[in-house]
Parts: sequence; C-alpha cells; structure tokens
Amino acid sequence: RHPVSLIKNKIIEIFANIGFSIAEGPEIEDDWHNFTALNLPEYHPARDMQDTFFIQTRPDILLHTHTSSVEVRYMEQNQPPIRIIAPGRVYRNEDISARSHCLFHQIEGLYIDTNVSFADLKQTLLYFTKEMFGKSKIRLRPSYFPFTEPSAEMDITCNICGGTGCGFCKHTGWVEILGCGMVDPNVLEACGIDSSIYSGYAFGMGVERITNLKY
Ligand code: 2NM
Repeated sequence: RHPVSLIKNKIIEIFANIGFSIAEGPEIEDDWHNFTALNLPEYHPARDMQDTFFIQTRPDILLHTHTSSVEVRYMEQNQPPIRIIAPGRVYRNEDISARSHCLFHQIEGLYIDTNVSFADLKQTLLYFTKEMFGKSKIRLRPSYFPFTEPSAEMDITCNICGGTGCGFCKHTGWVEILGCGMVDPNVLEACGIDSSIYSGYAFGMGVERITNLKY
C-alpha cells in the first residue's frame, strides 16, 4: 500500500474511535456546494485562493477544491448531532512544484451539536495529535477561512528534529499540520441548520503533509 493510503486509514481510524463516521460525496461538484454554501458568494475575493478546475462547457460545474463540499451535502440531508469526517481527493489548478500538486488528499472533520465550543475543538485536535505523533506539543495561531469564525491553524513541534530546529521546519521547531475553526453561522443557515440552536467546529488537513512528517 502507498504511504498516503496508510496514513489516510490511520487518521480515519483515530477519529472513528471517538465516534466520527465517514461521509462520502462526488468529486465533480456544483458551485453551490463547493463555494456559495461555504460563505464564498460570487465575486468573493477568497475564491481566488484556490484556482479551480471548471468543466469547460459548464461554468457552474467543477472538481471540488476541498471536501467541505461533502460536508455541505451531509448537513443538507441530516440534522445535528453531526459528527463526520470527509476523506477524499481534491483538485487545485496550480503549477506543480515540490510542495504543490494539482491533486492531493484531504481529510476534513465536522462536529455540530448544542453547545459545541472552541475548547471541544482544541481537545479533539490534541487527542488526534497524541494518537498520530505521540508526545508532540500543539499550538494554535489565529487565521482566516471564509467558512469558519474564529479560525486557526495548528502547528505541532517538528517531528523531524523534535523541536530544536531543522531544514524541514525552517529552523522554527514548529510545522503547520491543519486549519480549523468554529463553523460560521452563515454556513449552518445555508445548509438548513438553525444557528440559534446549534454550533459546530470543523478542521481540515492534507494527508500528504502528514505523511511527509511521519516518513
Ligand atoms: C479547513 C479549515 C477550517 C471546514 C469547514 C467545513 C464546513 F463544511 F463545515 F463548513 N468543513 N471543513 C474547514 C474549516 C476546513 O481546512 C483547512
């Protein structure tokens, strides 16, 4: 088996053990599920953050740029409590380099219920890190995503040098492994979930990146 496949299965197993189930959905997606429902309306500047592959004859049909589109479909069809992960291949129209590819593997997670807090998100990510990397420390830095507010990126102490500094972590001792945040109420409402009753957290990570750290 390919290392990326092994690591993908390991990540799925860690979240399955704490009650997350796997959601599946199409790779060929429409504009609503990939962008609009995720608080990215037409002409939103953040749409340029991912260069998208569109179907030539259908300007509203594309290859999904994140598996959030799978979570949007799940929210449209299910009421909370929701606790899912969405593993899948995602597509971005970028020039290929050592650290950027037009196809990569992503795993996103979503948890929606009454009284879900940022503390719940942090503890879940800490649990994941312990299971995946052992004794690594984590830190959360404020960030921005259109679909979460507040948003953060999570770093772990560099698994290559143990935090003392090396080429892989650009001599900082830390490496970014995922993005996360509290699901923006606009996203919940767009998917038919009452944001005055429910709140949720979401996170997303690139499987190739985790694999590089493990191997
Ligand atoms: C990320 C970072 C932050 C995310 C948001 C959602 C949804 F569908 F609930 F809105 N799913 N995943 C999310 C949030 C993904 O990836 C870097």
